[in-house]
Amino acid sequence: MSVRTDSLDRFIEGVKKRNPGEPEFHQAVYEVAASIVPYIQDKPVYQEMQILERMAEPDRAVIFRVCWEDDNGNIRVNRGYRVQFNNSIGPYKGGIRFHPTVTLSVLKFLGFEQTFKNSLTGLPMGGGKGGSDFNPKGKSNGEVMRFCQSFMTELHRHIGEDTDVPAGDIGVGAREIGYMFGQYKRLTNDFVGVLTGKGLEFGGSLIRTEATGYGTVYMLDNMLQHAKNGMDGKKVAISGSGNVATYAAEKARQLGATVLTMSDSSGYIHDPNGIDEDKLAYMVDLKQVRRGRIKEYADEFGAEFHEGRPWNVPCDVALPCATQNEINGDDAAALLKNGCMAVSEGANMPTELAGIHAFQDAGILYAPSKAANAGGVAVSGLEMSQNSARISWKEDELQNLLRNIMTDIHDNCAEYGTQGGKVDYLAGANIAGFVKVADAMLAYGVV
Ligand code: NDP
Ligand code: 2IT
Repeated sequence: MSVRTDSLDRFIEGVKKRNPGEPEFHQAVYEVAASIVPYIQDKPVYQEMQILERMAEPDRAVIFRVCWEDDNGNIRVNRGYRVQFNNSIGPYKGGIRFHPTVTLSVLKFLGFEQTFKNSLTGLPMGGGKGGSDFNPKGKSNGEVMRFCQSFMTELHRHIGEDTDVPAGDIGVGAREIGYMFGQYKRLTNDFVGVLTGKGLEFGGSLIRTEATGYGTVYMLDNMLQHAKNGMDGKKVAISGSGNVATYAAEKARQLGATVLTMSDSSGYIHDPNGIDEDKLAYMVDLKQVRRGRIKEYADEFGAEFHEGRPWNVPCDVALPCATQNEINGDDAAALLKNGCMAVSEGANMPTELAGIHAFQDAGILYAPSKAANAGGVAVSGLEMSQNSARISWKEDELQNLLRNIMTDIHDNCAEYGTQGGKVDYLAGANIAGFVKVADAMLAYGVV
C-alpha cells in the first residue's frame, strides 16, 4: 500500500511541477492516477514505457486570439484554444466550451478526461477539447455569429474530419455549431463531417441532442438494475437546465422517476410535484429559446426558487448536469444525510474529491462522468460514421445503439471495478478507459 501511495504522490508531484497553476487539470489527473497507479503496479511494461506519464501530457495545445466586432462597433478580443490531447485510438474528438471561466487548465482537464471517456465508448475516437473565455450571455445573434466565424477562421487550420472533430459543450449548441460549420465550409470549400452536433439538414445525426442526458440516465438505470433496484418512483435532483440536464430530466421521467429540481447559474427551482412533460417544455423555451433566468419557472408554476445548488433537497438520486466542482464535501454529506443512494454525473467532473470519497465511503452507487456522460460523444461518433458513409440512420437504430453502448460501458466498468462483490465504478471506468489507449500507445513504440 505504501509503495503505491509513494508512486502516486511522486507522479502527481511531477504533474503539478510541469503544469503550475492548473488546479482543475491536477484534480482530473489525480482522480485517474489513483486508480491506474495501483493497477499497473504488477504490469511493468506500462511503467517502463512511461504510459501514464505520456497520457498526462497533451499532444499539443493551440492558443489563439479571437477578434470580433460587437453591435456597437467596438472591437472585442477573446482567447481561443484547442487542446489535442491524445489520438492513439482515433482522431481527436471533444467539445468546444464558450464560458468566461474557460482557461487552459479547464480545457486540459476536459481533454484528458475525454481521452478515457471516448475509449470507453468502444468507438475509434481520441480525446480533445477546445473553447474560449467568450461569454455568450446577453450577446445578440449577430455577435455570436461574428464571434463563431472569427473563432473558426483560426481553428480551421487545426481540425479536419480525420484529424480533430469538435462538437458542443457549455455555451455551444446547435446555433453555434451551425455558424462554425458554415465558416469552415466557406474557408475550405469542403463539406465534410468536421464537427458533430450539426443540424439535421446538413449532416447532423438524430438523437445527438438528447444523447448525453439520456445516456446519463441509462447509466443510472443500469447501475440500479445491477443492484436489483430500479428507476420507478425515484425522486431525482438535477442541476443545470441546459442540453444535458433537459434530456436527463426527460428520460428520468419517462422511466418512472419524479424530477424535483433543476438549476442555472443564478439558483435552483424545487418543484415538489415534479417537472412533467409540459413544464419541461416550458423550461426548454425559457432556457434554450428565450435564454432567460430559471426563477421565471418558479413564478409560472408556483414552485420554490432558491439561490445556490439543489443538493439540500431530499432525493433518492442526484444527477449533476451543470458544470465541474458543483458537489463539494458538504453537498455530498447533505445528499447522503437525506438518503441519496445513487449519483450519475451528466456534467464533467462535477464532484470534488471530498465528495467522491464521501460517496464511496457510504457505499452508494456512483457513476463518474467519463462513463455516465459518454452517450453524447458516442452518438457524435455515430454522426461521424454516417457522414463518412454519406447516409443517415433511422431514429430507432440510433436509440438502440445508444442504449447498447451505455450498457456495454456499464458492464465494462463493472468488470474492471468489481472487488469483494461491490462495484467501484470510478476505478472500473478509469481502468477500462486506460487499457485500450495504453495498449495502442505500446504498439506505436516511443512517440
Ligand atoms: P449548456 O450550456 O447547455 O448548459 C449549462 C447549464 O449549466 C446551464 O443551466 C448553465 O446555467 C449551468 N451552468 C454553467 N456553468 C455554471 C456554473 N459555473 N455554475 C452554475 N451553473 C452553471 O451546457 P451542457 O448542458 O451541454 O453541459 C453541461 C455539462 O455537461 C458540462 O459539464 C459539459 O461539459 C457536460 N457535457 C456536455 C455534453 C454535451 O453533449 N453537451 C456531453 C458530455 C458532457 P446558465 O444558463 O445560467 O449559464
Ligand atoms: O464532454 C463531452 O463529451 C462533450 N462535450 C461532447 C463531445 C462530443 O464530441 O460530442
